[in-house]
Amino acid sequence: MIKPKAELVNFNLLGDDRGSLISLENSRNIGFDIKRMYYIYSTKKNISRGFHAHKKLKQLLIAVSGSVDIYCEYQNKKQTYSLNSPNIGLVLEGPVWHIMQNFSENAVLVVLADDFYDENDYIREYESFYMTQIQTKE
Ligand code: T46
Repeated sequence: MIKPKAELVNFNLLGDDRGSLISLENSRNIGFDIKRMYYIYSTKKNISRGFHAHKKLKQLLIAVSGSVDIYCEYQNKKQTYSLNSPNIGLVLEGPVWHIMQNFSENAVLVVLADDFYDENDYIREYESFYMTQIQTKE
């Protein structure tokens, strides 16, 4: 288990008169080395996803198209972050209970992760997550 963290980050826009470009680089503007990328799209109306936390995984979530709200909960903090621009990312580290909701019709949520998919890293029961919060309390 690592210390939980949920934090918005802004990326530099490398735009010119042709349009916009954003560059993400291991350990430079991303605080970890990327081992995996996945994306969530064509999400049906009124669908919420997530409802879990991770034990060790570090992730960076970016809505590269459309918008999505990410509800986050850890150590008595409860906050919803709106991802509505490709130059905004949400860093999630360790045991943060998160729910992705209010996907816009055209939403594409890209996620960069510091490790391969491992179901053993998931905490899918809220009760178990709650217990980790007691263990990781500062
Ligand atoms: C997270 C949020 C933001 C794989 O086989 N490989 C993968 O890399 C991923 C991400 C998922 N899967 C399988 C596991 C499930 O059978 O795909 C299925 C759907 O995954 P899940 O229900 O966990 O999806 P979400 O949208 O609830 O959560 C996902 C990530 O799984 C999770 O790590 O933090 O997006």
